[in-house]
Amino acid sequence: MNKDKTMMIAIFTVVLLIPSQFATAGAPVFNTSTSDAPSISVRVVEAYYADLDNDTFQDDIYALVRFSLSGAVRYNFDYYVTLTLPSGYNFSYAFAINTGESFELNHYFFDHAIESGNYTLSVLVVLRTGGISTDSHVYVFDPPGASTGGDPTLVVD
Ligand SMILES: [Ca+2]
Repeated sequence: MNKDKTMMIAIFTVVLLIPSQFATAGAPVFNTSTSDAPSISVRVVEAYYADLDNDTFQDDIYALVRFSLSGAVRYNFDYYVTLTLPSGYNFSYAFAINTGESFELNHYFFDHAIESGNYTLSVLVVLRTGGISTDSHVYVFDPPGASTGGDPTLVVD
């Protein structure tokens, strides 16, 4: 057997062994200090438009979303965020997250603020630890101009 084949077999063996060593670590570990089932809540703390990418156009969206989890040590959940423009056009994104008790996520939607009027940020989480549970939150914000709708406007280069 040549040296390359021996090295390939050694690497393959290590790759096969790694998942079995961490199989128990990846299993759900529940917090025994509480009788509550694992749960999750999600809130949009704030959202607004700004020039986040420094291209001189106020056409970017910032959103801060807070996740609060309880009842387990580790959590595996799906996160869905949708930005709805005043015209009803949607931008949707999905994430699979594995984390500890709580965290916040800063969202930067570059070049998404292209219409005047109300913007709607909708978030949904689907907890997959200890069964399935969900939470959602909707946050409406308006660029300058209040109810009449003002900037930002579509910028065509
Ligand atoms: Ca910008």
